[in-house]
Amino acid sequence: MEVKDSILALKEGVLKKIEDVKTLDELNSLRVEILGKKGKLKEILKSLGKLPPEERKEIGKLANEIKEIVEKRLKEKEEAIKRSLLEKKLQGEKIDITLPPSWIDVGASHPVISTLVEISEIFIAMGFAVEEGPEVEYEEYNFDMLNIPKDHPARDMQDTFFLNNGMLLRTHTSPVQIRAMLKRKPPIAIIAPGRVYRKDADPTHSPMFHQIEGLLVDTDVTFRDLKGILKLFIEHVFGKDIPIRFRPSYFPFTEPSAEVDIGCTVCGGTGCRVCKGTGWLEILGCGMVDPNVFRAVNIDHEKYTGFAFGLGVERIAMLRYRISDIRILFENNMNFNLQFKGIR
Ligand code: 2NM
Repeated sequence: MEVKDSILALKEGVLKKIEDVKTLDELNSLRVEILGKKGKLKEILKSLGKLPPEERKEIGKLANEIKEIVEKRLKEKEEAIKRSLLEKKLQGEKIDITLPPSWIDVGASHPVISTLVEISEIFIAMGFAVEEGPEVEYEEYNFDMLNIPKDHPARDMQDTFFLNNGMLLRTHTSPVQIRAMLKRKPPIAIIAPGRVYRKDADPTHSPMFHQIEGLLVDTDVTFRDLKGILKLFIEHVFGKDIPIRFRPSYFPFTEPSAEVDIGCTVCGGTGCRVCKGTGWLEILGCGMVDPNVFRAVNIDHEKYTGFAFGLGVERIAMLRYRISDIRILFENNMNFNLQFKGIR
């Protein structure tokens, strides 16, 4: 049977060709060559009509079996090629977990913020609570209730940012203490760190800067308590050997008042440009809360006494890091800022 032999020969040849195929493209061409509209199997099936009926049935069945086998082998071969392609791709993408990671830049804590945090932590350790308040304030809280007279120069349009709604940008964090005394009864022990605003701009003044103010109100709070606590704080920041002096001063909200100086950290007290030849650097103001302030917040000044103090964070940071122009702290120059990476 001539036709049958040629079909079987075709089958063997085709299966061998499938076996030898290397790529998906070759496999696709082979599929068209065998099973396509003009394919070899189609030709055989078309020629069935010319055969005698009994042979037609047998050959037809055989041709269909071969078609199925060929389709099955094509499918298997396709999967085998795809599997080996994936295998090769994964080999190429193999991850070496022993390689060091790519660098992640985490930035640095700003020197003003690390100074503010460090100072705050000293007072927190002594039992003071951190209190915050709004930067947009009432004139009453920022000036009137602090016993600052209506004609005081600090209220001047030239020093204070007044807003067009009658409010202002706080010029110190003292209104935070006023709010605390209005809402709570003594004993009160708080610090108020935060941004404050004054119309000032030169190498040592910025229109926005940071303050930390403190307040302690209780029965029998004395100037000695004030001196002791400030001494502890100053020795923590500048070291046990730093010279300290309390110099009489004046603030509307405290009586008596003092300014605190430390021995110049640049020249060691012999006199230089930074201390203007005095050997001393002023670092904070303080005093006993004025009875007029207690009256304004309804605290009995016969029963309670209190001390308060205030300092500029930028000034401390400038001394600590030997910075001579305050403006570099607010330029966001990364060459400057990144120098503080990992430094406390
Ligand atoms: C200073 C110096 C002295 C101060 C006073 C008060 C309050 F609200 F209790 F009256 N708060 N802050 C004060 C006293 C601030 O800064 C140089």
